[in-house]
Amino acid sequence: MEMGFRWFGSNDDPIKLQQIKQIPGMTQVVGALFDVPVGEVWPKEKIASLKKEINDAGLKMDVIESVNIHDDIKIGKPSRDKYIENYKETIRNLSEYGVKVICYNFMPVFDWLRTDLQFDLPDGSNVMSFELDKLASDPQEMIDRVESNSKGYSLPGWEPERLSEIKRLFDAYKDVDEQKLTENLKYFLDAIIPVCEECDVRMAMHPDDPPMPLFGLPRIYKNREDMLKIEELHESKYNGFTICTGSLGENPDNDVPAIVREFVKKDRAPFIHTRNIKFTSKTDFHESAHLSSEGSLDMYEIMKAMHDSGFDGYVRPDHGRNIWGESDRPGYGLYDRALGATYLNGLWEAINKA
Ligand SMILES: [Mn+2]
Repeated sequence: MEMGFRWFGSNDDPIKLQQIKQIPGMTQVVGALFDVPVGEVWPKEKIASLKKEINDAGLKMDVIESVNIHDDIKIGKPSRDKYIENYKETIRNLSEYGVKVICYNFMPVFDWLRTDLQFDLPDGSNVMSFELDKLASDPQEMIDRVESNSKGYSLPGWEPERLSEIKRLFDAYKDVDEQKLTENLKYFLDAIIPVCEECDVRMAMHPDDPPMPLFGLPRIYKNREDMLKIEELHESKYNGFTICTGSLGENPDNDVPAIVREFVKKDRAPFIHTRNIKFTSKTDFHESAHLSSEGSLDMYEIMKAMHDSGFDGYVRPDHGRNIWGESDRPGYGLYDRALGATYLNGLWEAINKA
């Protein structure tokens, strides 16, 4: 297992690489190029300079999160072929710089959704939360609320240039149901997985977050059954998953340790996001510290499932609380994710030695 930390780059992340390096057991930075428009080829020079910056800090860059998928690919427009060619080129470019895993998602319009980005917990920390009743009926209202709630930070997957045209975007997706979206995913995978095989880069699809259809948009990676379907779309270990324990765990019907066990054993989960959430009702939750007792997921069982199935991939603490007076990008403060990484490493050591 290698522990990584998501980082938004020196221009847009108040957290310094040196601070990340000081977290015990931290070896990887999970980065991305945030200034390349979705659909364009990631230029080698930019990849090289990001890698150099990370390596110079004594850290590695084996995992990219995310190379986002252009909407035309998800919608299935004729122009998708051009964007798929660009995606292949990006895979080749990343592989030249030693990248082993690309995290991506196939969610239409919204990458992830919360109804509050600064939900106050009784201990004075704040987290992101989701309450079904608070979901705006109009997606535009949702976007405005998220943007005004983000403390001025750009949020991953909420590219302003896409979302400024929300009505047009919704219109473009109006004929895309679950089946159509699945077909479009297959078309994409059939085209890129041979390149991944050639370059030894594994694709790792991130679950829908939260794992349910919202605003009538289709969602195709919500649970184990969906994972089995996606697996069948293109048989290859390079067609893999990011198992995000929080996202899958947001549906209490999902048995997260069992999912981890099954897909790690099959070598289909090269990347795991390990975070906890706390249910406040059957549908509502807030994010929490990583510790099992702080949330609704049993992190020991999850780490044990990874261990018992021979997990040797990449893991990162996922969203944390904003604590100790920091005012970072929602979910992506330094301190609670550092505590999370340390806790996960502690569980891992104990399980290993037991
Ligand atoms: Mn995640």
